[in-house]
Amino acid sequence: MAVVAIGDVNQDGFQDFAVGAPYHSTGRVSIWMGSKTGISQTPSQVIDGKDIPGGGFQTFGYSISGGMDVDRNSYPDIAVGSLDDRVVLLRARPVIHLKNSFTVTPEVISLEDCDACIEAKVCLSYTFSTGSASSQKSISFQYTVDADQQSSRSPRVRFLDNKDGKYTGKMSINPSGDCRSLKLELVSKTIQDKVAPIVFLLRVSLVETPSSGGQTLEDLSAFPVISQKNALTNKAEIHIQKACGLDNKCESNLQMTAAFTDEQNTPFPTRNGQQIFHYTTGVKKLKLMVNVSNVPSQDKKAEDAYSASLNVTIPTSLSFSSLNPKNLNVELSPGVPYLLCTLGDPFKSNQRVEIEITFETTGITIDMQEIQTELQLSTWSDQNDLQPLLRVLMVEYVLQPFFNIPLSQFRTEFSGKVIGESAMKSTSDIGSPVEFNLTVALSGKPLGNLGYLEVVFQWPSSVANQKWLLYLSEIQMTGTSKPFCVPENNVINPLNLTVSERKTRRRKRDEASLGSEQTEPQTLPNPRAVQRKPPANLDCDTGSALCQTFTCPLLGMDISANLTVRARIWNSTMLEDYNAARVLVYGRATLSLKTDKPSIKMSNYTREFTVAIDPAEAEELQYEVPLWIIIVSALAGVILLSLIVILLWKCGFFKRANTRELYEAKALKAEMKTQPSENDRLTEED
Ligand SMILES: [Ca+2]
Ligand SMILES: [Ca+2]
Ligand SMILES: [Ca+2]
Repeated sequence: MAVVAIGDVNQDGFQDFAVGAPYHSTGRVSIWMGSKTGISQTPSQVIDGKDIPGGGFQTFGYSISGGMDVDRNSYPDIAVGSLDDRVVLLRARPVIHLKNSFTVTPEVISLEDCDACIEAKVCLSYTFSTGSASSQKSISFQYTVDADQQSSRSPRVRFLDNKDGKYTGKMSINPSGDCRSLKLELVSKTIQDKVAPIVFLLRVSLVETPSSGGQTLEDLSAFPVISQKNALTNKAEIHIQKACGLDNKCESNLQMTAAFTDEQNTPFPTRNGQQIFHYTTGVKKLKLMVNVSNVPSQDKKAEDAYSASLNVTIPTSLSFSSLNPKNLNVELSPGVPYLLCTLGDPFKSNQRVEIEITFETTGITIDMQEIQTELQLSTWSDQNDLQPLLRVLMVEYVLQPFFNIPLSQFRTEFSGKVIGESAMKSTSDIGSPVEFNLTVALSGKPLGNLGYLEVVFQWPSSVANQKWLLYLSEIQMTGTSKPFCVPENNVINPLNLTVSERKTRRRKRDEASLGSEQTEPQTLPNPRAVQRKPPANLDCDTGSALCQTFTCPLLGMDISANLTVRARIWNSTMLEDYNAARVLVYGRATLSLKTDKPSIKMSNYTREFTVAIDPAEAEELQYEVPLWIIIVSALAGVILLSLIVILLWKCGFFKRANTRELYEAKALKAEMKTQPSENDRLTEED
C-alpha cells in the first residue's frame, strides 16, 4: 500500500493525497481531498486498475508519484505505477468556480398590460480554482429555464421563442462570462390563479465534449470540473398585480356559518348543540343554509379572496336538488359525493353571500340516525385558518300511523233471565255479542326488526261492584304473525267458555246490528229509550266501571293490521242492576310503538269505543200493546157489527130485502117511473 502526498490537485489551497491498494482486485488508487474541515471520510475519487483503458493492470497503484505538473496547466498530475511494468499518468482536470445570475423582470406584472412584457436573463461566468480568469478555450454550458412549472395547473406564461413553458439553450463562454435574454408572454389574459407567484427555475450543466482520443495530450481546459453544485441552479419569481394593497399580497378573511333548515328556511331545532330533524315520509326536501363572508374582524384584514370556492359533501342519504343564488357556478359530477361552488374570483373584500342548497330526502331510511356534511372554504389568497366545518343533523324518524275504529259505537240489547256463571257453557249464554274492528296502517316502510306497534286496551270488563260487564271472547288479528291476541294476564275468555262468536246466527245478528249502526251512527240514543231515565254511563275514567289493561303486540306486521274484538254483554248484570235504563259503556284502545331505537319516534294514538245497551223487554212491551189493541179493536168491531146487524134485523131489513127481488123483476118489465123509491117505501112503512 502506498500513501503519497500529491500536492494540491484541485488548487483549492489544501493539500491532497492518494492511497494505492495494488492487491485490491486489479489494484486501486483512492484520492482524498484536503479541506477546511480536514480530510473527508470517503475518498473524493476512486480509480480502479481495470478501468484504465488499455491498461491490463493486475497491481495498479503499487507506487504513486505526485506533485508534478506534466501539462503545465497549474494542476499537479500524478503517475501511478504497478508490478505490471506499466505506469499511468493521471492528469488533473481544471476546477472552475461558476457564477450565475438569474433575473426575471418585471417583479409585478399587470394582466391588462403585458404584451411579452416578461424578460428572463441568464448570465454565467467562471474562474479557475488556480485564480486564473483566462483560458485558451471557452467552456460550453447548457441551461434550462422552467417557467411556472411547479403546480399541477397549466403554466400561465410561456417563452416567446418556442411557445412553451420550458426553454433550453447553450452558451459557450470565456471566464469573463456572457448573458442570454429570453422573452416570455402570458398564455392567457384571463388567468385563474392571480395569487401564486410565477416561479422560474434555472438549471445549468457542463456540455461534455467527447475526447478526441488522439496520441497527443489534449488541453484539459475544455473539460473542467465545477466546484460547487449549488452554482448549477437558480430561482426567480414574479407576481401578478392584485388589488390587495401596496404589498400586492392578498390576506382574505373568509368565514362561514351553516345550518340545516326545512323547506320554509326555518332552522331545525337544536338539542345539545346538534340539530334535530323530525322526519316523516311527508317531508320531501330539506336545505343547508350557508353564509359566507369576507369582512374584516379584529386584527384581520379582509382583502380579496382569489378563486374562493366552497366544497360541500353531499350526505349519502340526500341527493342534491338545487342551489341558490343561481348565478353561482356549481360543479357536480355524477357519482361524486360533493359539490364545488365557485364563490368568486375574487370574492371581494366586504362581500357576503347566502347559499341555499336544497336536498331531496329520498335516501332517508327509518334506521338512519344522522345526516352529516362537511363544508370547506378555499382560496388562493393568503388565509391559513380555513378549517373544514362539520354539520350533523340528528334524524328522528316520526311514524305517523293510521289508527281507527270505523264503527266505534256499538248498539245492542239485553233480555232473558239471570243465569249463574256456573251454568254457562258457551259465550252465547252470557248475552248479546259486541264486536269492534280496529285498523292500523303505516305509511312508508314496515318497521322490520327495528320495533313493533302494539295496541293497549282499557277494557271495561266489570262494573264498579265487580260484576261482569263486557266479557271478552276473543281478539282476532290479521296482518300479523299471530292470528289471535293472547295477553298474558288471561283477560280474554277467562272462564274458558266455548267461543260461539263465529256462528252463522251471530254473524247475521251482528251484521244487522252493524248495518243499523252504519245507517245511523250518530243517533246513539235509541228513540224508544228516550222516554226512559237518562242513560247510565259506565266509564273506567270516572270509576263507574273497572277496566282491565292488556296489550296486543302487532308482531310481524307489514304495513297494516286489523284487530277484531269480540265480546259479550253480561246479561245477568244488566237484568239485575240496569233493567230500566240505557247503559253506555266506554273503553279505550291506544296504539303505541315499542322500539329500542331512540331515533324512531311515535306519539300514542288513543281511540274510544262505546257500547250502548238497551233493555230488550221495553221493545217487546211496545209490541204487545198494539197486539192487545188490535184484539180489543177487533172484538169491538165484531160487537159493533153484531149490534148493527141485530138492529137491522129488528127493523125487518133482511125480510124486505128478500121480497124486493120480486119487485125488481116486475119493475124491469114496467116503466122506470113506476119503480118506487126504496126509501120512500121504508118511510111510508115507518
Ligand atoms: Ca486541494
Ligand atoms: Ca497538470
Ligand atoms: Ca395586502
